[in-house]
Amino acid sequence: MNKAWWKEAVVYQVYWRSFFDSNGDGVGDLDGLIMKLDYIKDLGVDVIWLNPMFQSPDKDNGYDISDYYQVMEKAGDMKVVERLINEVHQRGMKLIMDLVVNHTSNQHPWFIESKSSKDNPKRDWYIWKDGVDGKEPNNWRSYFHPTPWEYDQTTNQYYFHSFAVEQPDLNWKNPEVRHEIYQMMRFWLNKGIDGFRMDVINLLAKLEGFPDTETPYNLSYLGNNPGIHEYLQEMNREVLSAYDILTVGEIPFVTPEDGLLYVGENRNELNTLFHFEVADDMKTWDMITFKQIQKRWYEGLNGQGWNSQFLNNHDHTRQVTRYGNDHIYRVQSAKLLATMIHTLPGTPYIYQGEEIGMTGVKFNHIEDYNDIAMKNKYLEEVAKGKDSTQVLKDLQLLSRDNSRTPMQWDNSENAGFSVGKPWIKVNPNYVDINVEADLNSHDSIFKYYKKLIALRKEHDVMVYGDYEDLLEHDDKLYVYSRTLNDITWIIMLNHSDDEVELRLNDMYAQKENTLIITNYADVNEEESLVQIRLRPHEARIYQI
Ligand code: ISL
Repeated sequence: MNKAWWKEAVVYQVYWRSFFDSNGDGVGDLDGLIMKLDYIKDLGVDVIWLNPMFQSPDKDNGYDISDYYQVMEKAGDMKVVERLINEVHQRGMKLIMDLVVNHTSNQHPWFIESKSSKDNPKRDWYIWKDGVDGKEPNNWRSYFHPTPWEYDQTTNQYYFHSFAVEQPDLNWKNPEVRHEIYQMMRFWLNKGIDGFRMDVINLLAKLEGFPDTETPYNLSYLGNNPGIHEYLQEMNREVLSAYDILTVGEIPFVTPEDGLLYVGENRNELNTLFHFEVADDMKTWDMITFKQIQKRWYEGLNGQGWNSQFLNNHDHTRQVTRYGNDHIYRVQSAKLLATMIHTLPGTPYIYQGEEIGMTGVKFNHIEDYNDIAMKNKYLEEVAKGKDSTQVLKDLQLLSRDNSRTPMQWDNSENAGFSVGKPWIKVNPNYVDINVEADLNSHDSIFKYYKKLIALRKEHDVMVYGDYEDLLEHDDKLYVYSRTLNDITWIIMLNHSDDEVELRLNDMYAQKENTLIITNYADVNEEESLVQIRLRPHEARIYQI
């Protein structure tokens, strides 16, 4: 396995509109992020992933871009972006941006031209089709709508959108589109950014002919279609290969074997990927499923491709709520989940606020929610005659707004996020869960993350060690090893609310061992590995 800086890095994701508001308009901004860079540096991370801050009508919180070369006014301006890049580099960190090129905003000038007439030179920059018998061209569904086709009166045709109506898909079959995007990518790379997180990059190639699918309304046909690897190999040749950067593809609905086609060391496409098996398969925690997913991906990438490890981001609710225990064992659970993500094979990602154990949120009215995906789903379900209170309740756990509430800096008004009215409600538990409290506590979740990140710098086994699951069928304990040369780490995780006994086989139990880290203060360092009692949500790492 070749070494690389991005394999050894820890990435911190900043959803800037919820991070820190510097001008009191109630929305986080890039000046605010600059003011908090020392906080991020103190954690010890190497890379910041910045969610889209480009010009946008903001229907999907920046994922509907109307100008790739302008900065969204509420985020700042080009001068602030240039200052941000410089300030991040001065602190020895790197910055990757979000590349959103499967679709643009319907307010992008390209789309406005394209929809103006059938013979406009940019008509073929997007995907237009005639209806069939007065209806949509096929029976597919979009991520955010019952159909991915929107009728346009002007030219009596439908255009294709994998997401919201306001997000028309670009036509990647058109070389003019591809070369326009490559030019834009070079513009930002030449400004000094250190790579891209590539938004739903496996959707760029569409199923030829857009045929009806046997199972209407599933989404899997949207991705991994013939042609996608040619596009990414061309993107690599034309742009990526000229820079020493991190490229991480967001690749929903992909198997490990197909995932390897995107990130294989000899594929000349991307460095690494986010797959979504956990988020898609596990609505709540299921230890056995999680272990099977990890095993499948470890075997599927087979030492030739690099994984990324995350449990939450701006689209998926906060891990301690969805997969852990966000009440009596919140602190232990947050530390246990971090131990897992930072010791599994692949680059670990920290979503802002997870380092202080921020939790999901439940708002009582649909008006309190901002997420277009959730609001569209709510309207779709209520239109079917379902009880609106029950629909809201059903959508709350998975609403993306769970992870988009403002960063909780301290216990002052609005959690110290803004002196203005925040664009989305602050989680009321900010009075107890906030950065200031964690910085002032010696065994806080923040301090534990710092230790984990520091361990990665000291111990290559955490990055490059071979992985083996030692208790595949246990539904409470997750115990696995990482081995590099003559160093073996045993990671023990009791992912339950019960005290559980662990018996390791003789191969490990008899050996000398050193306790590397644990999330309970009072562990007896002399305890042998023959028979260990792990308390609720207790995590330990031993070196043997
Ligand atoms: O958020 C989801 C479900 O509610 C995911 O399925 C998500 O839509 C999917 O992973 C793609 O996400 C990316 O593209 C979207 C944008 O809304 C997301 O924020 C972005 O992460 C469209 O650009």
